Amino acid sequence: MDDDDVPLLGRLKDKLIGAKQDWARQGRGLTGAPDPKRRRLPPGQREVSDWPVLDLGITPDLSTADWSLTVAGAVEAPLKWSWDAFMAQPQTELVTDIHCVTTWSRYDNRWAGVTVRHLLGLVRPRPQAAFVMLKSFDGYSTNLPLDLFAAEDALLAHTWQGEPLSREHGGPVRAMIPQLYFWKSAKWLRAITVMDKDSPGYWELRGYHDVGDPWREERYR
Ligand SMILES: Nc1nc2c(c(=O)[nH]1)N[C@H]1C(S)=C(S)[C@@H](COP(=O)(O)O)O[C@H]1N2
Ligand SMILES: [Mo]
Repeated sequence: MDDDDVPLLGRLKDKLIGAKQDWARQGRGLTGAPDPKRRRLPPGQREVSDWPVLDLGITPDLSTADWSLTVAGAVEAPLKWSWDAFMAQPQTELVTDIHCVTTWSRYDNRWAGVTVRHLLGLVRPRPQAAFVMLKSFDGYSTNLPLDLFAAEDALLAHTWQGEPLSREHGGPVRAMIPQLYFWKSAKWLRAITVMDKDSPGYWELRGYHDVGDPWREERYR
């Protein structure tokens, strides 16, 4: 007796087997090539092609001559940059996605500016420093962990798609921290305070998350 003649010890589930055989033939459940859109979009977000404007209602009208940036707090070497001093720093171009907590995401924004890493290298945060507060010319503020502010792709941006950053989007200079929801990217940036202890900014005082990682959907505290 060869193997094919072994008596079966029950009834085969013919319907199920037939159906599964059909799935294999049809490729049921296969999604084809990985969908880059899905993998690029954090949970609960949708892609937009325009660039919405979100602010508190005040749009500071700052010339580059009016603008300056102060960096102070728990740092060894506080500094204040005029526009000229800022533009004299090494310049970096980056392409990043924006994820706003109001659920829109905008891909492939091309920025130019000075990296946060470069700035932190100059001011040298003290060993116990762990948070920063960004402060803006419209009275806005936002807090975030220092290690996330120090991410390689965090920029103090003055240019978007090759053009000076418009007034409504935070020109002359805004923060651009692509790994966090966009409310952490303070427009019309005026000051950065490095802190030992965390302290809530404008939206963080109103129920928004102290960190704000879109991949963990850290929208609210
Ligand atoms: N100074 C300042 N920065 C700000 C805000 C603000 O009201 N004032 N709004 C934040 C929010 S909630 C978002 S989503 C983004 C919006 O930036 P945009 O108007 O360039 O899209 O800026 C963030 N930075
Ligand atoms: Mo936002």
